[in-house]
Amino acid sequence: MENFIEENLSLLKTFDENKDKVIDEAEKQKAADTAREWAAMVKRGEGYWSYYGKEGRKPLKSWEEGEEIARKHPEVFLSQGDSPYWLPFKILSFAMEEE
Ligand SMILES: [Ca+2]
Repeated sequence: MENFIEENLSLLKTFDENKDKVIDEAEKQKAADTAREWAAMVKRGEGYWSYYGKEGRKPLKSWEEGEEIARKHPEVFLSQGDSPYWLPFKILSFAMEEE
C-alpha cells in the first residue's frame, strides 16, 4: 500500500495538509490510513460515497454506482461522508485487494 501511494503522490493533493505542495511522510501515512479505513467500510457495506464530477462533489447512491463510474472513468476520485479528502478509485481498489 505504501509503495502504491508513493507511485501516485500526484493524485493525493487533498492530503497536503500544510499546503506546501509536497506530500510528506505524515501526509502519506494519512492517505494510506484513509484508503484502508474506506476500503474496510466498503466491505462492511458502510459509507456515504461521492465522486468528484465537473461541478464538484456528487453523491452516489451506492459504492457499486462508484464502481460503474470508474469503469468508464478510471481516474475518478471518490470521497466518503463529509471528508475533505479525495482518493482515486484505483487506490481504494488497491486497498480493498490488500486486505
Ligand atoms: Ca505537505
